[in-house]
This record gives sequence, structure tokens and C-alpha cells, in this order.
Amino acid sequence: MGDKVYFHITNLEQDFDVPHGFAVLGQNTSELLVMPGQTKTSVWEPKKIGVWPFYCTDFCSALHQEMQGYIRVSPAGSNTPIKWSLGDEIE
Ligand SMILES: [Cu+2]
Repeated sequence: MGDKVYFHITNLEQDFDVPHGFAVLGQNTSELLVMPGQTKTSVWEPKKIGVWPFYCTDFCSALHQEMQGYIRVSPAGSNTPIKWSLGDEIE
């Protein structure tokens, strides 16, 4: 593939003690720690087409478990299905 994805992540928390983290499955770097008011960039090079989970890596609040999502990697105009499971290979 060779294309890179740049995630620019801003922590909008108002309290000084609520850091957030960020990581994407398959990322080769360690996770990001983003303190309140900070913006950091995480670079990720998807190894293949598909759907990849991303998540907060730092316990932030009671809603920490909700801080996750998925990103679909696909060629423009493709119909790569929006689905993911633990059975997918990780390279
Ligand atoms: Cu969190």
C-alpha cells in the first residue's frame, strides 16, 4: 500500500488531569499520550485494505471504554465492507 494516514488528535478536556491516549491496531509505534489542550499527530501506514480499530490507550474517565472506533482503509469508490472481527489477521 505505502500510503500514510495522519491522525491529528486534540484533547479538548478542561481538567488538567484527564489525559487521553491513541493507538490503531497494527501501528508500529507506541501509543500517543495527549494531555488536555494538546494536539499531537500519529502516523499510521495501513498494511492492507480493511477495517481497523482505534482506541484511547489511557484510562481517562468512566466513559473510557467508549473511546474507540474504526477506520476503513479502501481505494476510492470501492465497496470494502464495513466489518471487523477478532479473527482478522494482524501483520
Ligand atoms: Cu480513555
